[in-house]
Amino acid sequence: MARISPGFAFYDRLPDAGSFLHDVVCGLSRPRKELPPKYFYDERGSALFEAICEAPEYYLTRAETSLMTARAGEMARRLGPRCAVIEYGSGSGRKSRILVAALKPVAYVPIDIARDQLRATAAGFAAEFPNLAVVAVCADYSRPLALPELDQFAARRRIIYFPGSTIGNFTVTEAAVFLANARGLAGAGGGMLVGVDLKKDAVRLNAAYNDARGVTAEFNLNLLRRINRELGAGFDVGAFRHHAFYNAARGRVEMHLLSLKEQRVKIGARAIRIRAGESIHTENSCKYSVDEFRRLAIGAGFRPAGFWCDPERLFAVHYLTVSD
Ligand code: AVI
Repeated sequence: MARISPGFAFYDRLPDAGSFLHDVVCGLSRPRKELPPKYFYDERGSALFEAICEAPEYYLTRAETSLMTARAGEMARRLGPRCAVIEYGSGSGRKSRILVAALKPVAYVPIDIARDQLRATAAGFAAEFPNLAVVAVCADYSRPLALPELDQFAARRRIIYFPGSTIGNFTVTEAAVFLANARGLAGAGGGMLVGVDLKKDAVRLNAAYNDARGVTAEFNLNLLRRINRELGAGFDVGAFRHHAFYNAARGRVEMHLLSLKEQRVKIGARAIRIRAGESIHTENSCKYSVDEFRRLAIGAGFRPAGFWCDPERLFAVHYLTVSD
């Protein structure tokens, strides 16, 4: 591979459009219909998510950003010099910008499924941090991933950065597998910095996923618009309702799309019938106490090496290490 001097390299490793069709047809053929939340993030979905982050009810982004602003220096001292930061789901890079400014890593490797946003974020980092090597990888990080060669940066350790409580969008079982894979990618002596939304009262959680302006509802419904546009499905999107609620027994906010009438659509070769009142489960957002998350990380082979919380204890950032 060509040597990457400080600047910006871009690798496109996105699976082909066939996997979107396959995943949608599989999810809608289940007895309890579901769709993978990673498909929310087309261009409009990414913009709607940015708008959710600004919503007064959606406390997560503000809590994590202010926590990073207040404690990034401390985190940087704990992580040490000459890190390579590999970020899963870099999005707009709002939090990683704070980490990178404090940590001054030798390389920043943002990985995201949303190609256009990734390109813009990576270019922004390269312009803002001229001494930083930026190696952007457009890929689905929920699947096993081969990274470009990073040895040339002579990093002392690899740090996997996974902010935003996106870990909560996996089920607990999926999160355990994901963490074990991340541990493998971090390698001996490496670590992981992961943002996790904390358990809290249901009123606050329900409000966060049912904002008054309806941005979250539009984000959820946009998934059907994407399936109509890209797969020619013909859903009557106006006949669906956004439904989000905290499921206390499972410790997670669930998002669904409820069909108000019977609908029959064709996706690829498959005919799909949705009954009136039937729901499509589109997202889980698991909430973890500090101890619950530490147990999960230990089960995946990490050693919990510290955590930081905001003063209201809404959000936690955990530091996990891999033994040498
Ligand atoms: C990206 N992820 C952590 C968000 C969450 O809170 O689960 C996605 C989201 N869904 C609805 N609002 C925001």
